[in-house]
Amino acid sequence: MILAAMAVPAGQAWAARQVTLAIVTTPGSAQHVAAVAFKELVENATRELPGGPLTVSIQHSASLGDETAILQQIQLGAVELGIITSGPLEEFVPAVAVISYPYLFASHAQVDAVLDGPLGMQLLDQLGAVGFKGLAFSENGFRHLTNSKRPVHAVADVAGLKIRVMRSAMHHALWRMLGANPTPMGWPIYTELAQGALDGQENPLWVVAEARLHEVQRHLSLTRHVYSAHVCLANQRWFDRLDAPMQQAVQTAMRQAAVQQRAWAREHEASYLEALKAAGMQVTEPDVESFRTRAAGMLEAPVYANPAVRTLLLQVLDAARPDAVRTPAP
Ligand code: EAX
Repeated sequence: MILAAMAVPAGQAWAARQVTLAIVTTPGSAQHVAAVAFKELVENATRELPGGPLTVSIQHSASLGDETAILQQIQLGAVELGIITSGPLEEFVPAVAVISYPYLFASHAQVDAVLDGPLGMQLLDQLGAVGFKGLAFSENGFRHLTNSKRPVHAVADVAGLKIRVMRSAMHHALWRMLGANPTPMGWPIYTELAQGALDGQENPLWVVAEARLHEVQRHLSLTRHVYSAHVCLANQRWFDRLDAPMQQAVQTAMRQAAVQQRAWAREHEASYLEALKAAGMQVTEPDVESFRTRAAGMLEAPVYANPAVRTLLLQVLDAARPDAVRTPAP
């Protein structure tokens, strides 16, 4: 027994070999695509390392709770890794709300330029202040509005709709500004939509399709109001205790998984839209300008008032697109 214990070279590396990666969504989801890619890449990369291989158990479908609950478990160290929508993460790291500034990005090229550049790295570094190690950005996508009540052709049609939003002060403020009656809650939300407790929700197309929301939402309006990132992160203390080669393997595997998953998301966007149309959703190309003009007031919203957050927002606006709206509506 004593010999066996002594044969373990580094107790910490040994303890770290078996880890959990938690996501809220189901197999087939964007988070799951990234999680599976990470698992394969990191298990291969650490097979020959001392203390390796690192084996990853993926907990999906909200088996560990919603994304807020997953973040809390990662902070505590009960879960090592997660791939989390930027919305709920904003409540832990307010600066993350800059990514979801309305109509910040016009293209995927702009997304990649900002999130893979120095501003994206600065954001990932800020997660360290609350116990997370930020590893990479994978993709949720541009969010669109669905509802069961009426076609939404312009922002005026949103008035009074009871819309589920993520647990995020920024998304809550945005939908209030757009005229909705926003209700923050975690994921999933199928039952609430089916029962009519909510009129609508907003999410990328893959979410609507994979979560079968077309069964309970007749109208889809391609509002593209915010870009939604997934943040790939770890418990900071767990990461810090890994030796350098293991840290490098984890970091590289997550970056590669994120790159692969973003390509997957972009390749599948058009086919998800076709599938939703085929399933009977009534799709509207709304007057995006009406949304953009109303949403411009977000520049003065309290969620962006903190000086450090505001400075970062202005930098991100500059880096993303020189023509981004930055003047509040009258
Ligand atoms: O990641 O909670 C949300 O609306 C997320 O976008 C969803 O779970 C997909």
